[in-house]
Amino acid sequence: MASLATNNDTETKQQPDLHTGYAPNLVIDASQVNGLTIKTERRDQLRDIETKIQQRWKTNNTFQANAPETYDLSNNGMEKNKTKFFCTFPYPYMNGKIHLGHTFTITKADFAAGYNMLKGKRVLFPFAFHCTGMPIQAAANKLKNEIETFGLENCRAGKFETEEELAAKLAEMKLLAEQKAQGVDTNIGKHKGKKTKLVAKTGKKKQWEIMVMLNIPLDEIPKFTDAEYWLKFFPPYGQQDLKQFGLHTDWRRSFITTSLNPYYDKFIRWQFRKLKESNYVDFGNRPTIYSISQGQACADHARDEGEGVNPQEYTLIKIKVNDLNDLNKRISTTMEGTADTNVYLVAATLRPETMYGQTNCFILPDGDYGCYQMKNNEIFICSKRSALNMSYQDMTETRGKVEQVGKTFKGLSLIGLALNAPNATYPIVYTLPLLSISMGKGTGVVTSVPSDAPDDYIALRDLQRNENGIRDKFPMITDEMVNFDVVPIIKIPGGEEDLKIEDWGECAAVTGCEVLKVKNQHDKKKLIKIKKAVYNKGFYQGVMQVGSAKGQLVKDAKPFVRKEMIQNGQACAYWEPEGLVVSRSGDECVVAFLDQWYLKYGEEKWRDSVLNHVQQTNAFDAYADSSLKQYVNTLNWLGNWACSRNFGLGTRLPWDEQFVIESLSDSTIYMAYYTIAHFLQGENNMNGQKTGPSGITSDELTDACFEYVFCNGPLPDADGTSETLKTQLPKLRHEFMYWYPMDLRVSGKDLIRNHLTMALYNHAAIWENQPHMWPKSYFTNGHVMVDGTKMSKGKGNFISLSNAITSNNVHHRQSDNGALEWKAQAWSTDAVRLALADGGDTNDDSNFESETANVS
Ligand code: ANZ
Repeated sequence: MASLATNNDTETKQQPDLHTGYAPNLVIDASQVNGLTIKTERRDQLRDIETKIQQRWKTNNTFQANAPETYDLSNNGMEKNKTKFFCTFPYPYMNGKIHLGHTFTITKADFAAGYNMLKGKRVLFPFAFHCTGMPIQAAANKLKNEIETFGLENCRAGKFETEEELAAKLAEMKLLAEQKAQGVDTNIGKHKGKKTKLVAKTGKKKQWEIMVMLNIPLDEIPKFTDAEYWLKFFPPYGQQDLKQFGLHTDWRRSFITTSLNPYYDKFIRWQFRKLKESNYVDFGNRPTIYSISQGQACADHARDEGEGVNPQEYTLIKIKVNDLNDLNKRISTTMEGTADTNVYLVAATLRPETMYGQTNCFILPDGDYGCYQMKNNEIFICSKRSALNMSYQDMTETRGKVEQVGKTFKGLSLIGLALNAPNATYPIVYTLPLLSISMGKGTGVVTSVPSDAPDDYIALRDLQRNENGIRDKFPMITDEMVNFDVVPIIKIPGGEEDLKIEDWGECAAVTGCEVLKVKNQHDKKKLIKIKKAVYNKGFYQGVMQVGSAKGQLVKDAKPFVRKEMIQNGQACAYWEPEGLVVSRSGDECVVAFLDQWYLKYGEEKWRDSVLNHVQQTNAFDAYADSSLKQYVNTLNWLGNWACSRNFGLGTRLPWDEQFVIESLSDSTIYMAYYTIAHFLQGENNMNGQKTGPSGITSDELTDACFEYVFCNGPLPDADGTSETLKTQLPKLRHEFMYWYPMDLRVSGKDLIRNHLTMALYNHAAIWENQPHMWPKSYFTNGHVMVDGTKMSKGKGNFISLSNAITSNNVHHRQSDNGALEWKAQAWSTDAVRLALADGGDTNDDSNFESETANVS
């Protein structure tokens, strides 16, 4: 409700430099900016009303909810369930303040809470704050390191450059000037010019700068070198902001996670011991996405890029170099071929059963390759990236150490090299060029099976026909190296109507390429189509025509031949992330074999019980078919989940205290904890440092207490049990049994793939065979944009909740032509709530229109 008196054209010129090197400092008080004024009378008037009403809610304890003295639990509490509404929002992570993105999703739960109150139900909408995991600890460590490296005074003055960085900056400025001179568009936002590598590497914001952006006063920042300080600092702000936002929340039930809160810590310990006793947790050596710089597993939440990416298992085919002297000459090495030194080009494949049809091996002429020493005196030729993955999979002598023999060389040097390919019909095949190889996938070496891989067939045919004069670029290739007949190995019965293929025959890739008249290897669209059809049909219906699995279906032959090749030393297992994963520390993750504790998600009986629950419309509501599909997909895909970490904040694994419980794993059934938190902790005691209203101390809370409260166990034995426990625990149980199950959980759609599904799994484990205690509905929404653009700190349209509702804001954002645009606004709580409500509510992205808030 603010009318704005701002003229961007004239005001921009008058802006003082408020950012002293910390650009972009996103939201500042309008009173600090010359010439910008905001008329706030109407807004202030509205806010006065809001404040008065909020005060009345507080005095009347309007949103405090308690179970009634009696209620009916017969029929799984069917009648009682009609009288109550229990909804939650996944507690936000406390490395900063609540922002408009959180708030958007929160409003969905809040509106539902308000609506159900109006319908006369008892409504419980509790709210807590998540602190478990690596980012806070990592940020605290980073900050400490910066202060030590640059000195406190330099940090305060914003001087962080080392000499190396200064030089890189100069180099970048020079590069930009050159690009500009050449007419390259160097505008920010449409950056076509390239950054120097060093600037790209060091261009990340310093932790100190991030603290400044969070509006932490300079004198306070050093306190954040202690991770615990974050836990004391941010949650109270979260609570304060949300109170001002008028949430329908029972604030007596708020808490923070981690061992800093001894009550919650006890709850998590009980839960994990129970999971272990019921055989839902196991220990073993598992392939895991791993951050080398952090020295530990890197789960979804700890990634900058690659959420949902899993380890992918390949078969590594060992294609032996036939003449070591020839190789030595090509790459200037002096490797000696004795009986027990073997040098291999190693190719990663998902099709080990097709090796009978190899006709050549492909490399990328421009790609960087090296010779890497493996165990058993074997040397593998592959990309450095893949060698690094191998070193974390027990393939090298020392874990994580890649020993290179000789120098890195280009693939071009290997063209024409003679090889012995295992299981191949031809005793000798040759190394040939393929320009479409990606060095970011597999080993950069690709074995070629033209009968069943359309890409391979066409690339070989191009070389045979000298298509587009390709052979002229590689004069070392002789006819003898390319004139290989395709070897039929798999017969696929029938054809494909869509592609007008009558009969795939015994060389499906050849048939596909000929019928669709693929011109050359650049005819990508057709090649992709054929590849898809050949793979699908071939896998289920193809029959092996050769080899030890002759007569078997491809789907059965594949594991059989793989095992045989590995046993014979012709191949080995190799893992890598199925897509790029970058950790929050900025390193590209690998797949490492890790000894670890894991939750056995995916186990048939457990998974089926959850699948059954979500698919019953009267038991579970996902509010949209597309969401339900995603739960089913996730359940069919989610496997063992590493739940232990050696770095970060949290609760220690009770039976193996060297480990901390991972952040998503400690957040699956805490909705149950809300139902008793007001007794155990109570108001203004989020970290549980005081004994709460029930008088129960955290020391007294044994597993038996939780078993009694949550799982219908016996009241802990009278002998050793205090009077307090005996009188209070039944009250806790009474609350829990009233509020459970949870009626609604509201979340961003990206949590379907992990948290929301994990919560279903863990409910199904703790309340085994009691689906009436499991979550009844999940509503998900997309991300919220601000005025049509993704909210981002870099873009200057990042709005925290407190900035949206409590200050006279000046937002600046960089326009496409690089100039700063300034905008002043001031909103009331209800204006923001209206604009958020108006934003949209499907799984698609929604939009917060600041103009809607302005006019509200
Ligand atoms: C032998 C083979 C036989 C293959 C066959 C396919 C079909 P997809 O399936 O695409 O996920 N490949 C491996 N590394 C590569 C790289 N760096 N760049 C380009 N292609 C690469 O990936 C697996 C298949 O892609 C692998 O299996 C390999 O070709 C190729 F009838 O090996 B195949």
